[in-house]
Amino acid sequence: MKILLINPMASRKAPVKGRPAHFPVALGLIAAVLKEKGHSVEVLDNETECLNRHEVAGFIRGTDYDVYGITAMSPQYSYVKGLSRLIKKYRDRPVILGGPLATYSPYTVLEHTGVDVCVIGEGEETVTELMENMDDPGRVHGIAYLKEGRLVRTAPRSYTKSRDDYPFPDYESFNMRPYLSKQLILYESGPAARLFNPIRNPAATRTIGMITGMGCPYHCAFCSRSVNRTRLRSIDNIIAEIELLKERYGVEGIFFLDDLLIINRKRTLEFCSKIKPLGLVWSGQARADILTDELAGAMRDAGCIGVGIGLESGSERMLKAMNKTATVEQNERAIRAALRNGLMVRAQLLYGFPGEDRESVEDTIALFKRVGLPPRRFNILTPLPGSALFDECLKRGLIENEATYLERVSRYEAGFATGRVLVNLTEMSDEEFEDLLDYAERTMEKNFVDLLRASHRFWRLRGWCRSLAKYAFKTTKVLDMSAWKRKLGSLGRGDGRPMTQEQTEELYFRLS
Ligand code: B12
Ligand code: SF4
Repeated sequence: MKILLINPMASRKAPVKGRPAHFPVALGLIAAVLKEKGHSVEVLDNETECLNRHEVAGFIRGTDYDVYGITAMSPQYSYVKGLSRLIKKYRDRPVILGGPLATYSPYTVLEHTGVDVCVIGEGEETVTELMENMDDPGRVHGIAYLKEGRLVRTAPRSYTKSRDDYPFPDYESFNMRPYLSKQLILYESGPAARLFNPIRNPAATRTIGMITGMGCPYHCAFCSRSVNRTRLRSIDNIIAEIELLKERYGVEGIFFLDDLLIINRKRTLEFCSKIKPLGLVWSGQARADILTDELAGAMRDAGCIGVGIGLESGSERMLKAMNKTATVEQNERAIRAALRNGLMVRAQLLYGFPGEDRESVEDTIALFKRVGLPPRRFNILTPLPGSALFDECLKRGLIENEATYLERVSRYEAGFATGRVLVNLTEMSDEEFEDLLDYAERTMEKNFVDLLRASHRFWRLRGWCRSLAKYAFKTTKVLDMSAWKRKLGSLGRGDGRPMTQEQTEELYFRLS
């Protein structure tokens, strides 16, 4: 069969053709298994192609495929609705949807969009069977579909293969250029974080996203995990893929896209010992309760330059309510361990969980002040299907209708980028809610600037930067980039290896 896989636009960056983006791993994996079965697969990654609605319509009219496959997160609901209807209008062919939107909202999708089949959870085995049973999808486990206008959900899929048994993503079906970018090593947020985060300039210039497993074994109440089961790859299998990426695409850095990368001590130590000889820089998501000095040191030594830690809040009460199963003390210990060992920390914060108030926000501000982290913008809680909180909101009537709610989430991206509250689950009025958030972010920035001012390291570095700038302009006259690179090389950033602890401190103004 001739299949087109589509990745809808996701990020809010300027839609410029070829913009840097995360490699769409799901489509890479699905393309690989379909090709293995002899199907012909093409990919339209609109996250990088940035075609507008008319251009997408033109593309669909001008081409013909037997099946269309789309991947999507919940906030891409409206996009999927528009896209699937376009496909139905111009090419009346089956449309299959996978990803968190299909996994957690299959009925809403089938009822309100042009999608014919939702693939629930991991898609490799399901999609290959589906292609063989398109005329009678009821035989395939792990899907939801429409049968004569009725919504049908088949039995859940039990996987016959381990994650090591699937092929690596089919990188060859993609134009890889946009996925190899130094900007992708860690997410950024807010001007202060950008200014004070040396990870924007890591040694690696060719960085790619990949996954070492699916899902996460924890159950934080606000979180909608990628899939609802945890299945990990073996370390040898992961290393083999990294070697391929290094050899074929000259990859120097990896941003691990797993819900949770640093999942336990044993696996992490084995991973570190095997990735170290590859001489890459990398980063990923860690749990605070397992990030000790031992692990942070091993990770740093193996090329890790930073970790994301879901701190969420500095209030014990809030962490308990969120079912975070990590305490404030553990969070603090993990941050200090990471910083002591020369790792950057990207702390994720959540605002607006039920029970949030001035007291809990002050606790979070105080935590940041104690550990001396650069300020971060809070993520405003927006319950998404797949989270316990979303179910609770439905039960309590706070969200009446999933379809209308998803429309609003996709239209405004409320909570994610606009700073607007979509469902206010606190005791505060919407105005108080937004004022307190504004106060929190401003206070954190002010505290950090105060810390910087107080730090003589800051003044030392400022003097050093001035002298370097003067020297560079005198000697190079024009902006000679190779001279800059040589200078930066002396900071440990020019030789493809991660910086030493001192070098990180020098750049990061570490204050703890
Ligand atoms: C990279 C990434 C992004 C990237 C780009 C994503 C893209 N589409 O290009 C960016 C940075 C843009 C992004 C943005 C957001 N993201 Co995001 N992101 C991820 C991340 C880290 C990796 C995605 C990935 O590659 N996963 C690996 C693949 C293999 O997993 P998978 O997609 O589940 O695929 C499997 C199955 O679902 C299925 N499948 C998937 N697609 C298809 C398609 C077909 C045809 C078939 C048959 C099967 C199939 O088969 C696959 C293989 O088994 C995930 C976390 C994670 N580990 O998944 C979060 C995640 C997907 N993001 C999430 C969220 C919440 C967001 C934001 C709302 C965050 C924010 N604060 O702004 C925004 C949404 C923006 C928008 N407009 O929609 C949630 C999604 C929850 C949900 N219910 O939708 C996740 C799960 C993180 C989390 N735990 O909270 N994200
Ligand atoms: S927030 Fe992190 S640790 Fe908690 S369930 Fe989600 S991915 Fe897992």
